[in-house]
Amino acid sequence: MAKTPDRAPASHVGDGGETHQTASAPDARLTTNHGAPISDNQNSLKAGPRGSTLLEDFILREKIQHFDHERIPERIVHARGSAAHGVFELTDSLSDYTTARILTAVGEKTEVFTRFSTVAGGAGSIDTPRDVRGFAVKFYTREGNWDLVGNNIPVFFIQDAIKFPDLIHSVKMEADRGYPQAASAHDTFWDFIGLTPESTHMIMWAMSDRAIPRSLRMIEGFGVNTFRLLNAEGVATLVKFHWRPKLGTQSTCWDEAVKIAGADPDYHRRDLFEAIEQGDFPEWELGVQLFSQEEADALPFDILDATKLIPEEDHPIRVIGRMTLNRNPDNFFAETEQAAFLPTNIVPGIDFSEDPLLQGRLFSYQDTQLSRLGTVNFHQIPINQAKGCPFQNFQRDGHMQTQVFKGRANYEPNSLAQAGEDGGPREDPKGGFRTAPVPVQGEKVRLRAETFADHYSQARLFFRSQTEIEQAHLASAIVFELSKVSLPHVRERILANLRNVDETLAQRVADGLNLPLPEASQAAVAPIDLEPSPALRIVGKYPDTLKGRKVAILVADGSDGAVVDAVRAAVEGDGGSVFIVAPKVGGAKLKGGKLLAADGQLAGSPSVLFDAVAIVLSDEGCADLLKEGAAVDFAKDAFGHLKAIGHTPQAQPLLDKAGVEPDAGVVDLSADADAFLAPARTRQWDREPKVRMLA
Ligand code: HDD
Repeated sequence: MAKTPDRAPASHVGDGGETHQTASAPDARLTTNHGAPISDNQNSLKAGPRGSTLLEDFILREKIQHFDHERIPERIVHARGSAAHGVFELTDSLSDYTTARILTAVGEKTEVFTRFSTVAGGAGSIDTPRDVRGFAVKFYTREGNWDLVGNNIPVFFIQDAIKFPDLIHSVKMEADRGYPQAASAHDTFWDFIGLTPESTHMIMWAMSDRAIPRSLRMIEGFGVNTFRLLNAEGVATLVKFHWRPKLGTQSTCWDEAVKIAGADPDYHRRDLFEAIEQGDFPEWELGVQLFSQEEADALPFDILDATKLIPEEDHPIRVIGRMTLNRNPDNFFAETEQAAFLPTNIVPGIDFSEDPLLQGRLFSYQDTQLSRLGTVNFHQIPINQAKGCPFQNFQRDGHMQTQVFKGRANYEPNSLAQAGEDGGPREDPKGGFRTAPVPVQGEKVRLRAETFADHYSQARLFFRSQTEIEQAHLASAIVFELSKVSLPHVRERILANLRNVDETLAQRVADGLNLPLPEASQAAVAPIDLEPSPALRIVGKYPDTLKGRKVAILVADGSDGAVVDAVRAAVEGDGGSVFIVAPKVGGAKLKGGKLLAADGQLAGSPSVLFDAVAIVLSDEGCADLLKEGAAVDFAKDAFGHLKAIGHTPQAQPLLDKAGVEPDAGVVDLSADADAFLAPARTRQWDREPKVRMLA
């Protein structure tokens, strides 16, 4: 087995005269992949010290060849992702509805591996584009792996899987020019959207602040498709799955997200990794919406249509368990990259619905792993193995087979057990996976059900359920995206479709583009007004603490350590964390001469990376920073991104230069550092009209 060379080998002088540590004990030796000990890992084998390298150098060839093949094809969607291990614990049994142990064994802890992702960008793209976030959970249950492969948005762009390649081609970089990367703001995406009115509801979500989350720890998750639960009597109940973050649902501002992309492209990955590293484990509640077929039939839309949601106000969410992510992967490639999530990973007691989007997914994920991971044996890669129970069958051989099967039986039925041999595993008619006996009938057709035809009512429901602030952000996001669209007819078609959602929204977007409003497009079904659903908002959905939030304290030479300590105590006392920013990373000499080490240098730690800022400066420190653009931007962006700004009175000239105007979120720290907490826990929404023109 390959050994991680995490210990230093004993001493050896290379050609350059450097001293290397080398080892003689067999278990500490660097070896080739086939176990031969390596004497020199610094120099290739040459014909003389200055001669050509010899083909014979199997050590060099093995190392370079392995390196050449270190990358596998990235996921065609959701390529950029971050993941963690954790546990799921059931708190409320669904035994009336299902036999699945994962949903009935209260108190049992099940290992999980959860991967979050953006959709459109490549594996090396930024963490903060406007995009849907993937939320895929692999439960290693005792009845096999169950993968709940969802998103942070409860609906989808399309109703039928056959449209998925078109949708994804349109949003990814354009075919001829290879840009834009990780951005939906371009012609081909909006062209597809305009011609595909069923996407309108999801577009409302994608243009809302949910698509620019503050942290992966602060996103909701949804199974999206409708599933079935099956109980011991064979009775099926329809179900939708929901994840709710303990830290609440929180977002960035668009301008902030754009700037974070430059300041820290790994913003979300780092945030998740560091939180877990510090023992600040993110948590989500798992909830279900359960409904019978009769209840489903009474709804004004089809539960097989993934562009629709069931308002929580009509069918409340029942919380049944809790997921805690408590361990970072040991190796990004082996775990996060090689993780293969499959909607077909399902356990007895849970079943699919006929949703045509889900039905296509049941083929696609297994298939894509074959090109990504290269073998039908990808289930043997440790991260994909069914860890909660043995897996045993008669499938054999194939590329990268790692199991050494014993015995003669590789078929079933067999009677080898009668001859005293191991006959292998057998079917379990009682406990094995069963499909809900749903009656099916009808002609074979390529048709969209009429019950899928209403494309606008729920888009309207979403828009009208938002707060004024969120409506303004949504309208502005559409204006931004359509401003990047260069084809006039594409913009026009979107405006025509928006008129079916909400006339005021369409007008606001048209005004934001400075374009006339076209005729409304012809809706297949006239939209209806549904009762607004406040559960669809984000504003007000986060807890009133600094938990999970990060406050920067900007210091310079001469800063008052007592104020820094008071802010730190207040922030940490409220569950937040503090990050000291100084012009030099070695730190600043505080009033009295004590050195305060910095966590980050000012130029590399802009305020976009924090939830609130405290600017603790002396007169001299402030005078110096007036000449530093990064300091002015620090205050200016914090103000522009509606963050609380605590400050010493001496920092006033910097605030003035940055255009910071007094308001409830701008707090003098010299009086009472605690006064900074209330504004730091939220954004200063009232300030927004002062800092940007929204649509
Ligand atoms: Fe998908 C990956 C979520 C529709 C085909 N999808 C993928 C991932 C997530 C989702 C979270 C990343 C998993 C990971 O972290 O490895 N996809 C969804 C949701 C959908 C959805 C919530 C709608 C309800 N997907 C969908 C359709 C198709 C696919 C309709 C194809 C017909 N999805 C794929 C894929 C991917 C994938 C090509 C790429 C990598 C992978 O599967 O493993 O097969």
